[in-house]
Amino acid sequence: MFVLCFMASLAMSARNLTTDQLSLVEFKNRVGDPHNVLANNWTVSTPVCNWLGVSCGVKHERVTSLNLPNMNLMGTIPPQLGNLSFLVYLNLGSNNFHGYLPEEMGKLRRLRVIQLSFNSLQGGIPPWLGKLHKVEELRMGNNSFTGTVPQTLASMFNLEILDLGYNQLSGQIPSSIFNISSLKEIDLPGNSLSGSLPDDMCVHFPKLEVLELHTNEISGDIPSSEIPEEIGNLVNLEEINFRDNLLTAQIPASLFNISSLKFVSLYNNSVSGSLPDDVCQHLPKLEYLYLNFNEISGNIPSSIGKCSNLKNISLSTNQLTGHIPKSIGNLTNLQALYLSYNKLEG
Ligand SMILES: *[C@@H]1O[C@H](CO)[C@@H](O)[C@H](O)[C@H]1NC(C)=O
Ligand SMILES: *[C@@H]1O[C@H](CO)[C@@H](O)[C@H](O)[C@H]1NC(C)=O
Ligand SMILES: *[C@@H]1O[C@H](CO)[C@@H](O)[C@H](O)[C@H]1NC(C)=O
Ligand SMILES: *[C@@H]1O[C@H](CO)[C@@H](O)[C@H](O)[C@H]1NC(C)=O
Ligand SMILES: *[C@@H]1O[C@H](CO)[C@@H](O)[C@H](O)[C@H]1NC(C)=O
Ligand SMILES: *[C@@H]1O[C@H](CO)[C@@H](O)[C@H](O)[C@H]1NC(C)=O
Ligand SMILES: *[C@@H]1O[C@H](CO)[C@@H](O)[C@H](O)[C@H]1NC(C)=O
Ligand SMILES: CC(=O)N[C@H]1CO[C@H](CO)[C@@H](O)[C@@H]1O
Repeated sequence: MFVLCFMASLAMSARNLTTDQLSLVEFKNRVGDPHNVLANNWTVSTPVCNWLGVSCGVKHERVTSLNLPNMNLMGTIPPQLGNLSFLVYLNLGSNNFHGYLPEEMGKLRRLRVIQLSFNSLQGGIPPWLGKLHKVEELRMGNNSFTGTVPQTLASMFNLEILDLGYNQLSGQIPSSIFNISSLKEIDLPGNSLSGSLPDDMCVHFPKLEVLELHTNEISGDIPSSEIPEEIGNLVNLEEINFRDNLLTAQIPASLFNISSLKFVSLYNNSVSGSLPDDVCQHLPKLEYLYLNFNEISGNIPSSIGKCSNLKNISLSTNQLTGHIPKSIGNLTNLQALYLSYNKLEG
């Protein structure tokens, strides 16, 4: 009896693992592999769980991880991947895959990590990604994705890292994305995203650490009273980068209230207003402050000397007036200070 049960369960798991193996064989048959990295041991003589880049779970003995970055693999991503129903981790980053993502991938409900960056994938960011509620990291940067960021991504309730940078995405970032409260990193630089950010964008982001939106076309018709109050809710924010956008807002005073900040760049926008008197009162960690190529006016507050970790300040090409505060001399970590093209005196 024991033996029978044992054999039955073995047969069952073998049957399903065999299914995984068949899917991987299909994957291998359809993928271009010029360096023969899969030829070596993706063979019947090696157990599938020992194939290069393949790992299986202990509990169900099914394929849970497919980890094949940087292998010069090419072609389109085969739909058979969608049969690996226990897959938790998928990394096909830094290869030469092109074409559309197969819709069958939407069946992979256990996925937690999707790493497809640095390929030549095309088409829209698929709306079915929203069905993958467990995904924590979605990395699809440096591809050729077009179209808009789909609303449905808001259903990725566990998303911590959203990296769609360096694609050809356009249109407005759907405001529902700013409702995913698990997000730690938003990386969308190097696209053509436009429109303004939602008024309440900062309300739902207790965990946000990195906001990278540089090199887009985001404009600042956000009422200037909105960002200021809300942005102070980002208690974990370390890096905020809006370089090369079209922001016209007033520089939000409460930006300087986020004491976790290390890196701030609003370089090359049309941000106006002046630096608050207590600019560095609450920024003990700030290392980089790039506000150059804007329309910031007023004086450089002497409290700037309190940002004791500052390494690089660039305030050049603005409308700053008055004297350069002596307190800048207190910044012992400073490596670079750019103040040219202003109306400073003294
Ligand atoms: C399969 O190939 C990889 C890389 O060549 C190697 O690390 C791994 O040990 C191989 N597995 C077996 C079972 O030979
Ligand atoms: C795997 O997926 C393909 C396409 O999605 C499907 O046609 C095929 O029947 C599946 N194969 C197995 C063994 O489940
Ligand atoms: C990603 O793409 C951008 C823009 O094409 C490029 O500047 C950057 O070097 C790329 N990153 C890598 C690591 O290839
Ligand atoms: C964001 O979440 C709040 C509260 O859960 C909800 O009222 C609001 O409609 C959501 N906004 C969007 C754009 O989904
Ligand atoms: C500012 O950004 C625009 C695109 O928004 C770009 O064309 C221009 O070269 C940038 N200027 C500087 C000084 O970097
Ligand atoms: C900055 O924080 C202080 C203390 O929490 C608060 O009183 C002040 O209103 C904040 N300033 C802005 C501009 O949000
Ligand atoms: C400071 O920032 C400027 C502008 O981004 C850059 O050109 C320069 O290399 C930086 N200097 C140092 C020492 O980090
Ligand atoms: C394709 C295949 O044989 N899948 C089997 C995996 O195991 C389940 C449950 O035992 C079966 O229902 C499937 O047919």
